Amino acid sequence: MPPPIVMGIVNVTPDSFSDGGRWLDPAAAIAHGLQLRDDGADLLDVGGESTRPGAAAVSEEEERRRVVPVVAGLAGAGARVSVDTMKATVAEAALDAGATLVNDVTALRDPAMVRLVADRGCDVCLVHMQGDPRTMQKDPRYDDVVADVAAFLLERADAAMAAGVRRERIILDPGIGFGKTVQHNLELLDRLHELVALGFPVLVGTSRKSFLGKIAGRDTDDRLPGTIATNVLALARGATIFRVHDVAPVRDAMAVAAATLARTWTPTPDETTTTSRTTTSTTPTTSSTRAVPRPSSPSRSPDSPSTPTTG
Ligand code: HH2
Repeated sequence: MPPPIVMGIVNVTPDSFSDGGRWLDPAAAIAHGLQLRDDGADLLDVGGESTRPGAAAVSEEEERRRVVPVVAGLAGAGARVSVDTMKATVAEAALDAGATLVNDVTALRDPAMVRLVADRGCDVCLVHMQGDPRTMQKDPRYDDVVADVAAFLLERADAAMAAGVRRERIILDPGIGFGKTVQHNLELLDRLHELVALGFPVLVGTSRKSFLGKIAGRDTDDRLPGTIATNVLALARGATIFRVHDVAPVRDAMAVAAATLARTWTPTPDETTTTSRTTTSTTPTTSSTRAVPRPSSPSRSPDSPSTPTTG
Protein backbone atom coordinates (compact mmCIF):
# COMPACT_ATOMS: atom_id res chain seq x y z
CA MET A 1 0.00 0.00 0.00
CA PRO A 2 1.49 3.40 -0.97
CA PRO A 3 1.92 5.92 1.87
CA PRO A 4 -1.10 8.17 2.40
CA ILE A 5 -0.73 11.62 0.91
CA VAL A 6 -2.51 14.46 2.70
CA MET A 7 -3.63 17.32 0.45
CA GLY A 8 -4.35 20.54 2.34
CA ILE A 9 -7.12 22.79 1.01
CA VAL A 10 -6.39 26.48 0.39
CA ASN A 11 -9.60 28.14 -0.79
CA VAL A 12 -8.95 31.67 -2.05
CA THR A 13 -12.66 32.40 -2.39
CA PRO A 14 -15.32 34.52 -0.71
CA ASP A 15 -17.93 31.75 -0.80
CA SER A 16 -16.48 28.25 -0.25
CA PHE A 17 -18.92 26.18 1.76
CA SER A 18 -16.81 25.85 4.91
CA ASP A 19 -14.11 28.51 4.85
CA GLY A 20 -15.27 31.08 2.28
CA GLY A 21 -13.74 34.52 2.82
CA ARG A 22 -11.13 33.41 5.34
CA TRP A 23 -8.18 33.31 2.94
CA LEU A 24 -9.16 35.75 0.22
CA ASP A 25 -6.20 37.99 0.95
CA PRO A 26 -3.14 36.44 -0.82
CA ALA A 27 -0.83 36.91 2.18
CA ALA A 28 -3.38 35.23 4.48
CA ALA A 29 -3.85 32.38 1.99
CA ILE A 30 -0.08 31.82 1.70
CA ALA A 31 0.35 31.88 5.49
CA HIS A 32 -2.53 29.41 5.81
CA GLY A 33 -1.02 27.11 3.18
CA LEU A 34 2.37 27.15 4.84
CA GLN A 35 0.71 26.36 8.16
CA LEU A 36 -1.01 23.38 6.53
CA ARG A 37 2.35 22.25 5.17
CA ASP A 38 3.87 22.54 8.63
CA ASP A 39 0.91 20.55 9.93
CA GLY A 40 1.93 17.72 7.59
CA ALA A 41 0.31 18.39 4.22
CA ASP A 42 2.27 16.78 1.40
CA LEU A 43 0.48 18.86 -1.18
CA LEU A 44 -1.53 22.11 -1.15
CA ASP A 45 -4.62 22.46 -3.35
CA VAL A 46 -5.24 26.09 -4.25
CA GLY A 47 -8.69 27.01 -5.58
CA GLY A 48 -10.22 30.34 -6.62
CA GLU A 49 -13.78 29.25 -7.43
CA SER A 50 -16.20 27.51 -5.10
CA THR A 51 -17.84 24.38 -6.48
CA ARG A 52 -20.46 24.18 -3.75
CA PRO A 53 -24.00 23.62 -5.05
CA GLY A 54 -25.38 26.91 -6.35
CA ALA A 55 -22.08 28.82 -6.13
CA ALA A 56 -21.76 31.88 -8.38
CA ALA A 57 -19.54 31.57 -11.45
CA VAL A 58 -16.22 33.43 -11.38
CA SER A 59 -14.60 35.08 -14.42
CA GLU A 60 -11.29 33.74 -15.69
CA GLU A 61 -9.59 37.00 -14.89
CA GLU A 62 -10.87 37.10 -11.32
CA GLU A 63 -9.99 33.45 -10.69
CA ARG A 64 -6.46 33.98 -12.02
CA ARG A 65 -6.11 37.09 -9.87
CA ARG A 66 -7.04 35.05 -6.77
CA VAL A 67 -5.03 31.94 -7.48
CA VAL A 68 -1.75 32.91 -9.15
CA PRO A 69 -0.09 34.95 -6.35
CA VAL A 70 -0.96 32.24 -3.84
CA VAL A 71 0.39 29.42 -6.02
CA ALA A 72 3.56 31.45 -6.65
CA GLY A 73 4.00 32.21 -2.95
CA LEU A 74 3.53 28.61 -1.86
CA ALA A 75 5.61 27.06 -4.66
CA GLY A 76 8.29 29.69 -4.06
CA ALA A 77 8.43 28.55 -0.45
CA GLY A 78 9.06 25.00 -1.64
CA ALA A 79 5.55 23.57 -1.23
CA ARG A 80 4.05 21.14 -3.71
CA VAL A 81 1.03 22.85 -5.18
CA SER A 82 -2.00 21.73 -7.13
CA VAL A 83 -4.53 24.05 -8.71
CA ASP A 84 -8.24 23.34 -8.30
CA THR A 85 -9.82 24.79 -11.42
CA MET A 86 -12.12 23.99 -14.32
CA LYS A 87 -10.53 26.64 -16.57
CA ALA A 88 -7.56 25.97 -18.85
CA THR A 89 -6.31 29.56 -18.72
CA VAL A 90 -6.26 29.50 -14.92
CA ALA A 91 -4.55 26.11 -14.89
CA GLU A 92 -1.93 27.37 -17.33
CA ALA A 93 -1.18 30.46 -15.26
CA ALA A 94 -0.97 28.32 -12.11
CA LEU A 95 1.43 25.86 -13.78
CA ASP A 96 3.55 28.81 -14.87
CA ALA A 97 3.54 29.99 -11.25
CA GLY A 98 4.82 26.64 -9.96
CA ALA A 99 1.85 24.28 -9.58
CA THR A 100 2.54 20.70 -10.68
CA LEU A 101 -0.93 19.14 -10.57
CA VAL A 102 -4.20 20.19 -12.18
CA ASN A 103 -7.24 19.20 -10.09
CA ASP A 104 -10.15 19.44 -12.50
CA VAL A 105 -13.64 18.59 -11.22
CA THR A 106 -14.79 18.45 -14.86
CA ALA A 107 -12.23 15.71 -15.63
CA LEU A 108 -10.63 17.43 -18.64
CA ARG A 109 -13.90 17.76 -20.56
CA ASP A 110 -12.57 21.04 -21.99
CA PRO A 111 -10.26 20.10 -24.92
CA ALA A 112 -8.00 23.06 -24.08
CA MET A 113 -7.46 21.58 -20.62
CA VAL A 114 -6.49 18.14 -22.02
CA ARG A 115 -4.01 19.75 -24.40
CA LEU A 116 -2.50 21.81 -21.60
CA VAL A 117 -2.05 18.84 -19.27
CA ALA A 118 -0.59 16.71 -22.07
CA ASP A 119 1.79 19.46 -23.21
CA ARG A 120 3.02 20.26 -19.72
CA GLY A 121 3.35 16.66 -18.57
CA CYS A 122 1.90 17.61 -15.17
CA ASP A 123 -0.14 15.43 -12.83
CA VAL A 124 -3.91 15.58 -13.19
CA CYS A 125 -6.83 14.61 -10.99
CA LEU A 126 -9.94 13.52 -12.90
CA VAL A 127 -13.05 14.02 -10.79
CA HIS A 128 -16.51 12.56 -11.38
CA MET A 129 -19.35 15.09 -11.28
CA GLN A 130 -22.92 14.57 -12.45
CA GLY A 131 -24.19 17.84 -13.98
CA ASP A 132 -22.46 21.06 -13.00
CA PRO A 133 -21.97 22.77 -9.65
CA ARG A 134 -25.10 24.86 -10.07
CA THR A 135 -27.44 21.94 -10.73
CA MET A 136 -25.64 18.84 -9.51
CA GLN A 137 -27.56 18.29 -6.28
CA LYS A 138 -30.99 18.42 -7.95
CA ASP A 139 -32.13 14.79 -7.81
CA PRO A 140 -28.94 12.98 -8.95
CA ARG A 141 -29.63 9.45 -10.23
CA TYR A 142 -27.49 6.45 -11.22
CA ASP A 143 -28.14 2.83 -12.22
CA ASP A 144 -25.26 1.68 -10.02
CA VAL A 145 -23.35 4.68 -8.72
CA VAL A 146 -20.01 2.86 -8.38
CA ALA A 147 -20.19 1.22 -11.81
CA ASP A 148 -21.35 4.48 -13.42
CA VAL A 149 -18.57 6.52 -11.78
CA ALA A 150 -15.96 3.88 -12.66
CA ALA A 151 -17.06 3.81 -16.29
CA PHE A 152 -16.94 7.62 -16.51
CA LEU A 153 -13.50 7.88 -14.90
CA LEU A 154 -12.09 5.15 -17.10
CA GLU A 155 -13.49 6.86 -20.20
CA ARG A 156 -11.92 10.18 -19.13
CA ALA A 157 -8.58 8.52 -18.34
CA ASP A 158 -8.60 6.84 -21.76
CA ALA A 159 -9.42 10.17 -23.44
CA ALA A 160 -6.60 11.87 -21.56
CA MET A 161 -4.12 9.15 -22.53
CA ALA A 162 -5.28 9.27 -26.16
CA ALA A 163 -4.48 12.99 -26.08
CA GLY A 164 -0.98 12.33 -24.78
CA VAL A 165 -1.31 12.44 -20.97
CA ARG A 166 0.92 9.76 -19.49
CA ARG A 167 -0.82 7.08 -17.48
CA GLU A 168 1.35 7.59 -14.43
CA ARG A 169 0.24 11.23 -14.23
CA ILE A 170 -3.43 10.38 -13.73
CA ILE A 171 -5.30 10.32 -10.42
CA LEU A 172 -8.99 9.39 -10.15
CA ASP A 173 -11.55 10.87 -7.76
CA PRO A 174 -15.17 9.70 -7.30
CA GLY A 175 -16.24 13.29 -6.58
CA ILE A 176 -17.90 12.87 -3.21
CA GLY A 177 -20.80 15.36 -3.06
CA PHE A 178 -20.62 16.24 -6.75
CA GLY A 179 -24.09 15.23 -7.93
CA LYS A 180 -24.59 12.58 -5.26
CA THR A 181 -27.10 11.88 -2.51
CA VAL A 182 -25.96 10.78 0.95
CA GLN A 183 -26.66 7.19 -0.14
CA HIS A 184 -24.53 7.59 -3.28
CA ASN A 185 -21.61 8.98 -1.23
CA LEU A 186 -21.79 6.10 1.24
CA GLU A 187 -21.95 3.52 -1.52
CA LEU A 188 -18.93 5.05 -3.25
CA LEU A 189 -16.89 5.16 -0.05
CA ASP A 190 -17.76 1.62 1.01
CA ARG A 191 -16.99 0.24 -2.46
CA LEU A 192 -13.99 2.49 -3.12
CA HIS A 193 -11.81 -0.58 -3.70
CA GLU A 194 -13.71 -1.07 -6.98
CA LEU A 195 -12.35 2.28 -8.19
CA VAL A 196 -8.89 1.51 -6.82
CA ALA A 197 -9.00 -1.68 -8.92
CA LEU A 198 -9.01 0.48 -12.07
CA GLY A 199 -5.26 0.81 -11.51
CA PHE A 200 -4.82 4.54 -10.84
CA PRO A 201 -4.17 6.31 -7.54
CA VAL A 202 -7.48 7.39 -6.00
CA LEU A 203 -8.08 10.73 -4.28
CA VAL A 204 -11.02 11.31 -1.94
CA GLY A 205 -12.48 14.60 -0.79
CA THR A 206 -14.96 14.20 2.05
CA SER A 207 -13.70 17.04 4.24
CA ARG A 208 -16.54 18.77 6.14
CA LYS A 209 -19.02 17.86 3.39
CA SER A 210 -22.75 18.06 3.97
CA PHE A 211 -23.43 14.30 4.04
CA LEU A 212 -21.24 14.11 7.16
CA GLY A 213 -23.36 16.85 8.72
CA LYS A 214 -26.59 15.10 7.80
CA ILE A 215 -25.49 11.79 9.31
CA ALA A 216 -24.00 13.19 12.52
CA GLY A 217 -26.26 16.22 12.87
CA ARG A 218 -23.31 18.62 12.80
CA ASP A 219 -22.67 22.05 11.32
CA THR A 220 -19.77 22.61 8.92
CA ASP A 221 -17.24 23.49 11.62
CA ASP A 222 -18.00 20.34 13.62
CA ARG A 223 -17.49 17.67 10.97
CA LEU A 224 -13.90 16.69 11.71
CA PRO A 225 -14.82 13.33 13.31
CA GLY A 226 -16.83 12.40 10.21
CA THR A 227 -14.00 13.62 8.00
CA ILE A 228 -11.52 11.41 9.83
CA ALA A 229 -13.83 8.38 9.83
CA THR A 230 -14.38 8.55 6.07
CA ASN A 231 -10.71 9.15 5.27
CA VAL A 232 -9.58 6.23 7.41
CA LEU A 233 -12.14 3.97 5.73
CA ALA A 234 -11.03 5.23 2.31
CA LEU A 235 -7.41 4.44 3.22
CA ALA A 236 -8.42 0.91 4.20
CA ARG A 237 -10.07 0.49 0.82
CA GLY A 238 -6.93 1.60 -1.02
CA ALA A 239 -7.25 5.36 -1.58
CA THR A 240 -3.93 7.21 -1.70
CA ILE A 241 -4.64 10.95 -1.49
CA PHE A 242 -6.84 12.66 1.09
CA ARG A 243 -8.04 16.23 0.43
CA VAL A 244 -8.81 17.93 3.75
CA HIS A 245 -9.14 21.27 5.50
CA ASP A 246 -7.91 20.03 8.90
CA VAL A 247 -4.51 18.65 8.03
CA ALA A 248 -2.93 18.05 11.46
CA PRO A 249 -5.60 15.77 12.95
CA VAL A 250 -6.18 13.92 9.68
CA ARG A 251 -2.45 13.41 9.22
CA ASP A 252 -2.20 11.82 12.66
CA ALA A 253 -5.24 9.65 12.02
CA MET A 254 -3.82 8.48 8.70
CA ALA A 255 -0.43 7.70 10.25
CA VAL A 256 -2.04 5.49 12.88
CA ALA A 257 -4.45 3.90 10.40
CA ALA A 258 -1.67 3.22 7.88
CA ALA A 259 0.57 1.68 10.56
CA THR A 260 -2.31 -0.47 11.75
CA LEU A 261 -3.17 -1.67 8.25
CA ALA A 262 0.50 -2.47 7.63
CA ARG A 263 0.75 -3.93 11.17
CA THR A 264 4.09 -2.20 11.43
CA TRP A 265 5.69 1.07 12.31
CA THR A 266 9.37 1.85 11.93
CA PRO A 267 10.49 4.68 14.17
CA THR A 268 13.01 7.10 12.75
CA PRO A 269 16.11 7.52 15.00
CA ASP A 270 14.68 10.53 16.85
CA GLU A 271 11.37 8.73 17.35
CA THR A 272 12.90 5.93 19.42
CA THR A 273 12.44 8.24 22.37
CA THR A 274 9.02 9.61 23.28
CA THR A 275 7.76 12.24 20.86
CA SER A 276 4.64 14.31 21.00
CA ARG A 277 3.27 17.10 18.94
CA THR A 278 0.40 19.46 19.41
CA THR A 279 -1.94 19.87 16.49
CA THR A 280 -1.68 23.65 16.71
CA SER A 281 2.11 23.80 16.62
CA THR A 282 3.57 26.46 14.36
CA THR A 283 6.95 24.73 14.36
CA PRO A 284 7.71 23.29 10.94
CA THR A 285 7.61 19.50 10.96
CA THR A 286 10.79 18.21 9.41
CA SER A 287 10.80 15.21 7.13
CA SER A 288 12.76 13.23 9.73
CA THR A 289 9.90 13.47 12.21
CA ARG A 290 7.07 12.89 9.80
CA ALA A 291 5.08 9.70 10.24
CA VAL A 292 3.29 10.19 6.91
CA PRO A 293 5.98 9.99 4.26
CA ARG A 294 6.14 12.44 1.41
CA PRO A 295 5.59 11.11 -2.10
CA SER A 296 8.72 9.15 -2.87
CA SER A 297 10.16 8.54 -6.30
CA PRO A 298 8.97 10.71 -9.18
CA SER A 299 9.09 7.74 -11.50
CA ARG A 300 6.99 4.64 -11.28
CA SER A 301 5.93 1.83 -13.51
CA PRO A 302 2.77 2.37 -15.52
CA ASP A 303 1.62 -1.03 -14.30
CA SER A 304 2.09 -0.31 -10.64
CA PRO A 305 0.51 3.00 -9.80
CA SER A 306 1.62 4.25 -6.47
CA THR A 307 2.37 7.77 -5.47
CA PRO A 308 1.57 10.46 -8.00
CA THR A 309 4.47 12.74 -8.69
CA THR A 310 3.82 16.32 -7.92
CA GLY A 311 7.08 18.07 -8.03
N1 HH2 B 1 -14.21 18.96 -3.41
C1 HH2 B 1 -14.31 20.29 -3.45
C2 HH2 B 1 -13.46 21.04 -4.29
N2 HH2 B 1 -12.53 20.43 -5.05
N3 HH2 B 1 -11.44 18.46 -5.76
C3 HH2 B 1 -11.34 17.14 -5.72
N4 HH2 B 1 -10.39 16.51 -6.46
N5 HH2 B 1 -12.15 16.35 -4.94
C4 HH2 B 1 -13.12 16.90 -4.16
O1 HH2 B 1 -13.86 16.15 -3.48
C5 HH2 B 1 -13.27 18.32 -4.17
C6 HH2 B 1 -12.40 19.08 -5.00
C7 HH2 B 1 -15.29 21.00 -2.58
O2 HH2 B 1 -14.71 21.33 -1.34
P1 HH2 B 1 -14.15 22.77 -0.94
O3 HH2 B 1 -13.00 23.16 -1.81
O4 HH2 B 1 -13.85 22.80 0.50
O5 HH2 B 1 -15.37 23.76 -1.15
P2 HH2 B 1 -15.71 24.82 -2.27
O6 HH2 B 1 -15.84 24.09 -3.56
O7 HH2 B 1 -17.00 25.43 -1.80
O8 HH2 B 1 -14.58 25.82 -2.33
